[in-house]
This record gives sequence, C-alpha cells and structure tokens, in this order.
Amino acid sequence: MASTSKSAWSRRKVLRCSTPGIGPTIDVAQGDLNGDGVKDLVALTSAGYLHAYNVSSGQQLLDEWVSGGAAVEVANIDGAGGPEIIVLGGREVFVYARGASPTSPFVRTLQSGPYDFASALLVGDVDGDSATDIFVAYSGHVQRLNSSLQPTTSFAVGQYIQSLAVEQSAFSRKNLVVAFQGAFGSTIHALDPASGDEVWRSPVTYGMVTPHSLYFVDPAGVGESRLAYATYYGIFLTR
Ligand SMILES: [Ca+2]
Ligand SMILES: [Ca+2]
Repeated sequence: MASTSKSAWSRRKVLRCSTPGIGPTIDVAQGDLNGDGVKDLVALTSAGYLHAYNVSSGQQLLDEWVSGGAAVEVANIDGAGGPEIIVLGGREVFVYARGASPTSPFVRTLQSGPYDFASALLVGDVDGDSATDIFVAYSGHVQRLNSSLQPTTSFAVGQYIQSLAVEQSAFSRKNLVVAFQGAFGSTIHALDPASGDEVWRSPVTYGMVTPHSLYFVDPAGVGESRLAYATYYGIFLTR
C-alpha cells in the first residue's frame, strides 16, 4: 500500500492559489468544471480573488476579483449542463457559469446584494423539491435565494453566523444548522429554514467554531449521520 501512496503523491501538482498581496485562501470547492471527468479546484482568497484551475492540466480557468472573500461552492444549481461556481464576496453573491460547450469560458451570469458583513454561504436543497436553495448569512440575518439568485425569504437571528449547513435527516424537509459566535465558544443551532425558529441547540462548544466547518458524516458507513465540526481547539464528532 505504501507504493500506491507514494505514486499518488509523485503525481501531485502544485496549484498556486496564494500570491503575495491577494490574501490567504479562505475557502476551496471542487467540481468538474470542464467536463473531462476529473474534479477541478476553485479557490477564494480573503481579499476576494477567485481562481479556478483545471486539475488535470494546471491551466487556470477563471481569474476574478469579487471585492472580499467569504465562501465558494461548486454545484449544478440550474440542473442543466455542467456545474456553476457560487461565490460569496464581502457583500454580494455571484454565480459564474459557462456556455453549453465545456471549453467555453466561465463568466459572471448572476449577482445579488448587498449583504453587508457576509459570513457564510450554503448551497443545497432544504425542502426536497430538487431545486437548489441558496442561503447567505450576513449582519445577523439569513437570506434565502432561489437558483436564479432572486431573494425569497429572510429572517433575523441577531447573532454573527460562522458556518451554515443543511441538517441530514430522514425527512425531505431539512433544517438549517448554524454556528453562532459566543463570548467563549459557539453554539450550534438547528433552525427552520423558512421562519428561523429554533428546533434544537447545542451546549457551548469547546472553542469557537471555525468558518466552513459544519459537516454531516457517516463515519461507520451504516447510514447514521453525525454532525462533525471544528473549532480552534480541535475536531469534534457528535453522538
Ligand atoms: Ca475537470
Ligand atoms: Ca448548470
């Protein structure tokens, strides 16, 4: 097995995402942007530089600036063709898409805002209708948008949101899971995605939950989903 691992590492490519002056990479996402069957890499820096790379060739597919960086996702939000890049900058959310041909360039097609002090982005399906829902956390609010980036519902939470996820459950209607920043740690809450009403909340976490760090995982592979999260002290798996 050691030889397999060594050979995998010997094939690695270095994709330069952080150049002096553009800030550290704050989020990454993966998706097959050019339709060759290999997942490509998208990186967003804290200063809002958005880069996409063809992982097979190292070729840069996108080089954009979105005036601040919060989060980036890759998902097929319109259900047609290839995936889109959804990016939350400092105060606006953007969609980058390409034409029908996998070789056509990615261009900015949609934008929505302003969402001042934007902190978290979620792209998923909370009501089981197969249409993509997009949620933006900003200034103590959560704004829901449809896959055309049209704002639909919003609610106030009155607290700074560090991370957003969709709760994994057997129900087709899913809760939002959010991490709020507290004085000594965070609390993780499940909220009704329409009203913002609280469904459950965690005790205060050991250390502050970090951005992009709420995930549902099935560690035993038996269909039992558990919440994993990271704080500045460690990585935790709930029972
Ligand atoms: Ca690819
Ligand atoms: Ca698409």
